[in-house]
Amino acid sequence: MQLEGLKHRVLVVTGGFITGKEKNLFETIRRQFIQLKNTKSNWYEMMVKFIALEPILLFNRALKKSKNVKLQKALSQTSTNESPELTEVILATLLENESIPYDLVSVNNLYSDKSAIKKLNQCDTVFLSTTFFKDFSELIPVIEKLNLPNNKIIVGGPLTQMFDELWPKTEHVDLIVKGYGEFAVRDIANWIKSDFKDDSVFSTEQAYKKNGIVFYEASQPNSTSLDSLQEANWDIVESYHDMTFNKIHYESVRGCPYRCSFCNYPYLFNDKTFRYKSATKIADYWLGLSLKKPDVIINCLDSLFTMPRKRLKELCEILIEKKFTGKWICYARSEDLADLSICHLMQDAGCIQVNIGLESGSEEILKNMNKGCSVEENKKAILNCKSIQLTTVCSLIVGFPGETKDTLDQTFNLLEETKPDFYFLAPFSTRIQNIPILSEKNKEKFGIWVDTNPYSIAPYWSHSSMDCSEVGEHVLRIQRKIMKNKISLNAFCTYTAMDNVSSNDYDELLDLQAKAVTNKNFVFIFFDITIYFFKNRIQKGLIHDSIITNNSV
Ligand code: B12
Ligand code: SF4
Repeated sequence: MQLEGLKHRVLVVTGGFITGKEKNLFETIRRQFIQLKNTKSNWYEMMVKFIALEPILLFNRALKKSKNVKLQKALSQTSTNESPELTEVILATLLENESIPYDLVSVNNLYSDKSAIKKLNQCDTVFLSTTFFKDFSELIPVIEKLNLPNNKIIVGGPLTQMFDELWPKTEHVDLIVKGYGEFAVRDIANWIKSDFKDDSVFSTEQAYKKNGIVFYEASQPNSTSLDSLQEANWDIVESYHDMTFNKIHYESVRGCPYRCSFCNYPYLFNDKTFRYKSATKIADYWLGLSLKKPDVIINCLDSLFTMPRKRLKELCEILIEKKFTGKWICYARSEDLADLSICHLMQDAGCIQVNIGLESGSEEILKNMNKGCSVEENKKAILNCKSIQLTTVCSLIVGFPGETKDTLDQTFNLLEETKPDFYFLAPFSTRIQNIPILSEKNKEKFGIWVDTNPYSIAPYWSHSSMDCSEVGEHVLRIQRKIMKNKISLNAFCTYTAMDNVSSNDYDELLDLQAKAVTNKNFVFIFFDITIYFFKNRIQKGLIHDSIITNNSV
């Protein structure tokens, strides 16, 4: 992008630190070391990574052995035209609107592609997005890499608002932006255009200084409607990369009307209000896309797309009436999908996959989570979708306050009864500190202790019925049982094939997954020993850290 007249140029940097798209295994390990060097109390973090690794290793081994070229191709990570993140597209759109020249790179490019460093040298301003950074142990090395003697570094995205009090003394950062980029970029653009002289906007009540860094809280929409929010313009990013993308990420809501106690979605964007686009606004955008790309797949990233129900129905009806040719994927609540007519309506309108937060098969745990739906609704939702072959991707949490071996067995039973197509198992995380389950009242109620550590994606925790050292064994046990009994596909292993698996391929993948775990092999023994080792280290850490915390109270 080359706009005349302005001497400043912005480098937009988005994406995760370790994404699986590294150029080789050596590079992944190198980056893992960089991250671990910056992390603190990392035994639990390593355990969390290890338990995710076991099925991937086993599955890939079985896939290689199977010599099934069709499946190997479907699951290969190397897609040449994988769509960029929506963050990149929206930031590019906003800069384009302000006539500010820019370049676009991913964090991955910065570490593996010389042309990205060349672009860095040509830009005097960096827009660094923290959207896919897990914590500060990933952010800090990237900031150091981006720092040049005369460039300005502006950091935005979700991490900027998660650790307000704990934000470290980050030298080299000139501005931290919280919340809506749609409003902030306009203000930053004026600052850039004034050769960084007119910083009056950063001395209003929307800005404050901490540890020498200016934090800027972007404005918010003045109503609950998001219809006037700038839409991402994929054309400009396609022309920048000289590629066409068939999968388009889309956002139609900000916030969430629910308050599940483990979740921060209702407070993302530095905003507590649930705001959303209307059915007609969404339909116009999607129908416009499908005119150019009849086979487009729209990936809705929203907290949940099935709310408000009235909007969902209206949208589906428009899409059906106007014969929308694309397909779409979204997050949905069980209560909505427990109504079979809603599932049918969504499918008729082009929906091919729903992501459902099942979380647990125990009524008591769902109550502790303030989830607002029952095990029965969860069951019904999956069975409904399965009955009409609408793909289900379910996520579950292991170790939530109140969790015991019994409640985990109930979760396994729910999966066994319903057999969702894909599943994610996530250990209970206390990384985000302002979630409701970590309120003082809940800490007391469930006997929760947490380590306040923004340098790890998995800080230590314990509560009355479990502590983080026990999670590894539970996850390995459940994962192996799910795989062995052909219950559901592990989404971490099959992520790349999720939207294009036919029912024949699906059964073959289930068989493959079962084969991968039935042969007792050295991988099991290796993982059992390693997890036992981590467990001991974590237990020592827990005793040490909780004594320190208790003494300092
Ligand atoms: C989709 C998604 C994914 C997909 C990504 C698929 C894809 N290719 O897009 C998948 C499933 C792969 C994924 C993975 C992960 N995700 Co995720 N994901 C999301 C989700 C739902 C949407 C992200 C998005 O694109 N939003 C839309 C864009 C437009 O919003 P945005 O990036 O926030 O940008 C806006 C503003 O923040 C701001 N902004 C952003 N950057 C900048 C920079 C500047 C300079 C400025 C001025 C403004 C600005 O402007 C934008 C417009 O308003 C969010 C939750 C959410 N609703 O946002 C979680 C979220 C981003 N994910 C999160 C996490 C933790 C992860 C994982 C680390 C999970 C894990 N344990 O592995 C991994 C990271 C993987 C990796 N290493 O890359 C966290 C991030 C927390 C953080 N950074 O502090 C979020 C916020 C969820 C949460 N519960 O908190 N994720
Ligand atoms: S888990 Fe889902 S429904 Fe619950 S608050 Fe988060 S986004 Fe909303």
